[in-house]
Amino acid sequence: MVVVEPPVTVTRAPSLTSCQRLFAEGFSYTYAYNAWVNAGRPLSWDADRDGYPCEQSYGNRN
Ligand SMILES: [Ca+2]
Repeated sequence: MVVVEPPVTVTRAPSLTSCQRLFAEGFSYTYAYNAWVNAGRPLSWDADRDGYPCEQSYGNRN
């Protein structure tokens, strides 16, 4: 009888967005907002483009 080893599955940590990382590390919304401004207000932080970043991590701000 031949035993075939199952293929090794490499589990990787999911890549986090900047907002998810800031939220996970316990930073306040104010800190995240300032970080977004300092980063040049990248649209990737503000999916709905209403001027409030990180709402998917911190909740709606308006
Ligand atoms: Ca937004």
